[in-house]
Amino acid sequence: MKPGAKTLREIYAQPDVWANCLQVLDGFDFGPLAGDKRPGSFEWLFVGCGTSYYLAQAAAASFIELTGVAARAVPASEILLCPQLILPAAGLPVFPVLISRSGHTSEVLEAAEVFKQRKIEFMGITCDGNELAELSNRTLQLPVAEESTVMTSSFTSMLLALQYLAARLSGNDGFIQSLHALPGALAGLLADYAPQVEKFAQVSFDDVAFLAQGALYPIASETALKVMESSSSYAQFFHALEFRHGPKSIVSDKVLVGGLISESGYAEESAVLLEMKSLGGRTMAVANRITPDVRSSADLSIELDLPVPELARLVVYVVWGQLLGSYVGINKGFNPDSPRNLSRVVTLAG
Ligand code: F1P
Repeated sequence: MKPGAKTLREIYAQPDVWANCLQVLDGFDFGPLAGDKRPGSFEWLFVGCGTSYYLAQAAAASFIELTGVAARAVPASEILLCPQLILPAAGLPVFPVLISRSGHTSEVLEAAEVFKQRKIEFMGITCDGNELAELSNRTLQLPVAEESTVMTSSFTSMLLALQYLAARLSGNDGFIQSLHALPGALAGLLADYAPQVEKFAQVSFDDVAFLAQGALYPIASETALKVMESSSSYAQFFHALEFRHGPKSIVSDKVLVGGLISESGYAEESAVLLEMKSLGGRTMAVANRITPDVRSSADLSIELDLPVPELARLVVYVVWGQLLGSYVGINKGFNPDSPRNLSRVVTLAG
């Protein structure tokens, strides 16, 4: 099998994987999962590691915007090492949501133990099941059989499922309809833009920085992580306007600055990308609609043109970083199917 073939196959299969997951979710009874967790009576605490931590951040933003509840995201390790910061005595009771593709990550399972000791009920979402699925009867296991080391379709499918849950809890059927439009839309976008990403990835970079604001910030984080994991390249992520406050000193013609530009902050966020181009950087723009000035300035523009709410576009924004990471890795002579130093699950002797 060619280097990266398995990971690329799973990236390209996302339209079908999403359609299948959404079909399962349409018939799923969410009552036992969280039906008794009335929005507002709990703080939702999303917990994960690595890609699943960035997923937790995107899920927390989605819950806040869709239901108005209090929600936060933390890496599982924080619950183990400084629980006093995460589980303060004051405030709303927390309802943790443990996120793990494998259901086997040591830190996530140890965090589950902390919640059990504190008699805090929690929910799990997973693809593989394993111990996490056994620990709680409030478990949502998705039909995503992802073999690759790095997470791609598992990230987008679990994010879709958590957004679906938020929409169900808030009776937002329109948002659920929007999610159903995504598989077909992504299939068309992949046909249009994947070849451009593959070509763009042939240019080597010394450094990569992805920029975004709001609910897209965790998507920028995950995009950078995909580039790091799949190509052993150094990639960073910042809130878009924060990039001016120092980090832009790295910009040169050997640096890629990618902007995952929101609709609501388009003017301010695109101005950062235009400025980085004027400093000599190579730039990549992903937005729902791209104005002529950004299109003529960016070295790669990906226009999504999705007639859905901004929050429903999150999973589509991340696909281009998944592809970029794999194609850059292949061009650097690596095999994204077995990334340097990485294993599919992090288990700690303990
Ligand atoms: C979490 C994770 C992945 C990472 C690698 C190692 O896995 O850190 O994010 O890409 O695969 O494991 P999980 O807890 O979601 O199974």
